[in-house]
Amino acid sequence: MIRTAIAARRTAGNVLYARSLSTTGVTRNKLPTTNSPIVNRLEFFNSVTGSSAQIPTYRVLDGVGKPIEGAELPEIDKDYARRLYEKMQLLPALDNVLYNVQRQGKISFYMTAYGEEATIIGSAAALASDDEVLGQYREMGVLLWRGFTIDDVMAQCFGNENDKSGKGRQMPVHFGSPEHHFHTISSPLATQIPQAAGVAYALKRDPQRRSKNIAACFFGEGAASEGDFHAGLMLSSTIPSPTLYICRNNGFAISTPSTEQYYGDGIAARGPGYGIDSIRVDGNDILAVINAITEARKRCLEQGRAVLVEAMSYRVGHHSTSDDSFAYRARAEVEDRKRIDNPLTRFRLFMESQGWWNDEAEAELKARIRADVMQSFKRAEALKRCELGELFTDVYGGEEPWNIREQREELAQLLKKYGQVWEPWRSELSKFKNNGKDLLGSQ
Ligand SMILES: Cc1ncc(C[n+]2csc(CCOP(=O)(O)OP(=O)(O)O)c2C)c(N)n1
Ligand SMILES: [Mg+2]
Repeated sequence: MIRTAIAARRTAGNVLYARSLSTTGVTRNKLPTTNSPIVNRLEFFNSVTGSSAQIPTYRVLDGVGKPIEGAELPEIDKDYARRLYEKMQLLPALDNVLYNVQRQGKISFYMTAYGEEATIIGSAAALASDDEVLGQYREMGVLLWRGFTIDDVMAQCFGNENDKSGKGRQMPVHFGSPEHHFHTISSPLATQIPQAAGVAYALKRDPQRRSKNIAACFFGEGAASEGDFHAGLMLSSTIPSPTLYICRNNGFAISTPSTEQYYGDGIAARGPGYGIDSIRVDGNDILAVINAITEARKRCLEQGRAVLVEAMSYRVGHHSTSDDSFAYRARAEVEDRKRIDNPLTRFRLFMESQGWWNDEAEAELKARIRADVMQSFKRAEALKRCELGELFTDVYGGEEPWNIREQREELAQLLKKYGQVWEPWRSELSKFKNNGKDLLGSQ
């Protein structure tokens, strides 16, 4: 009986469908679960732009810092521009020193942001300082923009007693700072993407922060190959939340070039598949990044929904201190990319054209920043690490589970036995406050 009824309804539907085809082949009738117009032309598609052209890249400044005709500049004055430029320059200054410090064996690891200064500082500037940020690992500049000091950076990278991020328990550049609304970096790629959807949903549910704050999630185009990318976008698409996805497309996932990471039109093309407003922007043009992120943030708040920004740049440095990129790309290519569309040069030339900058200011800034970084490095190097016992405390919200207790006791026993008699241990212990003695009494 039921089966007959369904069959009858199907037949009626087919009749309706057949009748509804107009002479032009397009009908106003819709299928029950979609608003898709009905057509009689057999046509496949493979572009979100509706043509064979790729998604365009939004730009404000040309390659030599001249505003493109018709492009709208963000409202910035001399002081603000100088602040932007100063933070952009601070990144390579820190990178130069910390990269070399790692090479000297003084810190264990480092990652530079060479070439991505405009993407990172421009995004940071367009966010509210209390928007929640979930980074991948190359976003130290967001913290610097928010007031994280050079000493704070050094403390984290050296893992010394002043490391507020994690008391020296994290790898270098795995920053975290609740005070700066910067969630702790974790190495497994893309985990921050679904987490950001959750953070943004929590913001939306909080009457104090709803319509005020968003969650901004940075990731590389390589991380977008992870399942978590799709899980995250799906989450913020179906359970809407003000999540701003910022993809730093720097052309590489370690040695894999982006040409081997996707066959489609980059990362921006994936947004519309999830009903997410998306844009591609020139990530080497800080003014374009500021405009794109400002508008994206506004949409997040107004619609309570996610937005995706794909910022195009080029990773000028090696992936990390564990990488030698000349094993998989030509030096000449890198040298070319340093010159063409260089984000720092472009913005500097723009500032000069406004009468906001000159050679003297450039020399003063570079000398000052370099001196600040070197002094801070020397201070950080001289500081001790946290007490060794801190390795075991407040890992689980103040509790000490049985396995952590066992590990603490075992280390204490080993230290008692070998701590002073075996030279490598003696010298290692001398780097901690109290030379690790706090742990000896903790059995
Ligand atoms: C789940 C997972 N797989 C692999 C890695 C190793 N890994 C670390 S960084 C990286 C490349 C990421 O590239 P991208 O997301 O484009 O960021 P970029 O380094 O270019 O800023 C890879 C494969 C990892 N950390 N986590
Ligand atoms: Mg990349």
